[in-house]
Amino acid sequence: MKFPEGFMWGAATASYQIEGAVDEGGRGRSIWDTFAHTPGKVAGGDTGDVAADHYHRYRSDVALMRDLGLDAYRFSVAWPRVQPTGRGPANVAGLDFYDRLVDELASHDITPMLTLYHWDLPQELEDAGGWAARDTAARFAEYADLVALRLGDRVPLWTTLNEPWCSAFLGYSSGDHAPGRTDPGVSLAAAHHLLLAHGLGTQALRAALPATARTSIVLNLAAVTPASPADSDAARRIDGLANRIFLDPLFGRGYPADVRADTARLTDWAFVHDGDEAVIATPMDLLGVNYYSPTVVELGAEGPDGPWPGCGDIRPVVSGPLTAMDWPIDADGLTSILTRLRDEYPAIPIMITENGAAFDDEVHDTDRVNYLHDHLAAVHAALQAGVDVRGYFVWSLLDNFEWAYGYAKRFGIVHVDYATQRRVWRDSAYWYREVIKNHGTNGTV
Ligand code: IFM
Repeated sequence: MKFPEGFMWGAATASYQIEGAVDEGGRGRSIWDTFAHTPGKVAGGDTGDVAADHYHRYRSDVALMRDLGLDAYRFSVAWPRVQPTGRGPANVAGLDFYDRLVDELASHDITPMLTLYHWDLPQELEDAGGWAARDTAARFAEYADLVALRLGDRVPLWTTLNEPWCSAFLGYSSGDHAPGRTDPGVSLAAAHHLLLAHGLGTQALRAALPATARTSIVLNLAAVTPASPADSDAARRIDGLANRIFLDPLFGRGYPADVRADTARLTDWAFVHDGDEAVIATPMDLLGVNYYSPTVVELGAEGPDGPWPGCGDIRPVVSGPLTAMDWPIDADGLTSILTRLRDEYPAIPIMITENGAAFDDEVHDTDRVNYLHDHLAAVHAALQAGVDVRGYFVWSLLDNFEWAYGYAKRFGIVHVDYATQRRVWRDSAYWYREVIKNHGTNGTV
């Protein structure tokens, strides 16, 4: 399994999941500070207050990346470090941290890929309506401009949003994520305002960045299949909310008519103003794809909508080998997402911006090595089938704060002992180092 010359090998993290130092450098509060500190919201009462202490340990973490041989590192900027209340001038001390990080990466020849929004919305913006409010999209564009002006000379790869599906539907429909709201109709407005933020943010980036910089959005696309032929319409509905509600407007087709019709009893979609869909379709250079697990669905008795607005009668079918998240393992789903993008959407270079698995193994993580191997094989199959995949980022470099699961679930190829903050390479880290060195692999050893 050889990958093309120039294929980019990376690892990914996100600000609230690893940084800690929530009260340093003038950082404001985010919706995740509030949510994690609300009893009952996060397993074990865990918070990101300390996390993997990356804010203080970024130098040794970058040295670790160098030792792994990474070409690239995907990280996110915490909006409340840059604008503590979500609006107004930049907090210089907040930007300084990312400035130091980017310089440290450059000194080891590691390419930074910067995500502007990986879920830590400044709390004041949530208090003003959050993603349910149109104004948040305009605030995001201002924030994008501030970060681009400071780091644009050294960061070549930019992402507006990470997984807007999670922000909108886990944040505003099921309430499993911050801000914990449970209004499916409002979650559709949130999805729209996130996409509008992406469009306005991309325009702000284009205006502030050098012409060589590349912009993108990162989506957690789903390979949706019906459990039986009787469930095919359920699969269509879930596909609409997982994939097409994002992909269609991003690629200039506007919102899918069937998604609008399916959700008409929840909202009249009046939040979509004239011209919004054109803004959302602002051209970008790359599409980031995050993939973990397949999505098999069936019709069932009516229940709460959960993270699928209007789909209280559909439930997931979980079977086969599972990760520690109880997520089914099926690498073929990744190939099918990639070939579908090739077949149904305009050609655009693709990055696999996250892929990985939580397992309970401490250091000898054979399960994770197998998982990563099979998913790399799935990417390789897509390359052979002509899909333009430019790189792969493992999730995650380090064990970290896994949102509502707290520290109970570990995705790192490097183990973190949270009591001492000691980093220990897992077998998967050694294996990945060899993959990078050889531009591919013949197996799992
Ligand atoms: O940890 C998350 C990450 O923040 C976004 N994508 C999925 C990962 C695993 O759940």
